[in-house]
Amino acid sequence: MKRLGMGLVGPGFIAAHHIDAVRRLGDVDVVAIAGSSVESAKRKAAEYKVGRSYGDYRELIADPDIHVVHNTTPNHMHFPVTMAAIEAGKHVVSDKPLAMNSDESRRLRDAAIAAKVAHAVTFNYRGNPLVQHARTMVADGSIGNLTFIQGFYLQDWLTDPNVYSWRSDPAKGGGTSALGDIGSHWCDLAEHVSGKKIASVLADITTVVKTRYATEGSSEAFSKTTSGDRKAIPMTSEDLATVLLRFEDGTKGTFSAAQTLPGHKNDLQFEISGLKHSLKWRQEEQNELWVGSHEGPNCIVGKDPALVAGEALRYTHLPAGHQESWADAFMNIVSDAYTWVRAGAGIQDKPSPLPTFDDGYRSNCIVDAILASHAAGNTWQKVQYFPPSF
Ligand code: SOE
Repeated sequence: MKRLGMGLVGPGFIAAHHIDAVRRLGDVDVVAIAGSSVESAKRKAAEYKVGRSYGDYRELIADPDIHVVHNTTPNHMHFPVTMAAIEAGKHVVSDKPLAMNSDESRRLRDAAIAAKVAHAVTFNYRGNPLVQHARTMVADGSIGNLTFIQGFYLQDWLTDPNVYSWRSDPAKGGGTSALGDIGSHWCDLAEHVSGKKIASVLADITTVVKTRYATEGSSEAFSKTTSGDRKAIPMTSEDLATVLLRFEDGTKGTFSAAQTLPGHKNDLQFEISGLKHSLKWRQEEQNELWVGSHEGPNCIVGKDPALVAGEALRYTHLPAGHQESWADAFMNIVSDAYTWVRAGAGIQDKPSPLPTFDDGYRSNCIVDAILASHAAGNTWQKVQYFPPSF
């Protein structure tokens, strides 16, 4: 089988996981890294043991040995890098959010479809075996007609006002913080597992930490500075949000997203109730799925190849009792992206759990509607989403 070449643009925090996932596939070479300067690219290439480095992403995209471009740049660079890769006929794996707003992400989706390139966005929690098991239980009617979808995605790393990076700068991170960074994952999971689309939203959003402190140039993700010549930076984006949801068929829902709640590290949970059962999955205990019953006992389904169904089976790599984790789920999604590339990237050949640019665009549309709801005085707003026209 022909080996594929991967090139990564933007070697920050998440880059190591893209590289690790690709290396685990065994038939893909990590060819090059592009950074914001020749020096940073060289340094990161040496750290990750990658042969080539470029100070400009356009040089990486032009490298004939690279078939798939992974875009792990800060959010404001998602659009130009991904568009340039599509125009060069390269397949793309992009970090979420796909772009800074729904106009940009719609253009990326349409361009990727027209260019017939594989186009994945890393809503990586879909790669968890028990997320896929829950999706199968919903789809085959095991939990009955859906009534309510609820949950949260809570973190605490922005509780400290000394933490500041590009993520808190609207010019680089976009106009939203908790919603775009992690609320987007929750909404994607809710739609993916339920098979239903969010039609309208009513939101209440808050900025808990109103001022952050940073020295000039401290923009690496998760940077913290407590000394030196620091300046006070007023925060404009939300770090706490509560949202009511109406799905397209009338199913109701609610979720919260926050990055300023002490003790919540990467606390993503969703619960989906039908008339027969409820299912609850929590990312921090990702090898268990709670099944609630009105008649009969509640139980826990463990991540066990003998118990899971549907796509969950091929996402389960170890026997029962052997814990799998965040990086394994991430790898499952990256693996599906390369399966799609090898199949020729036709939409009919896409592995069903793999999130595409259309999902990335939907996510931007949902976040836009949530921000519009709050701005309009906490009123219901429709999600304005346009399906692909070809
Ligand atoms: C930071 O909030 C972050 O790394 C997100 O950007 C990721 O998407 C999420 O999976 C974990 O937390």
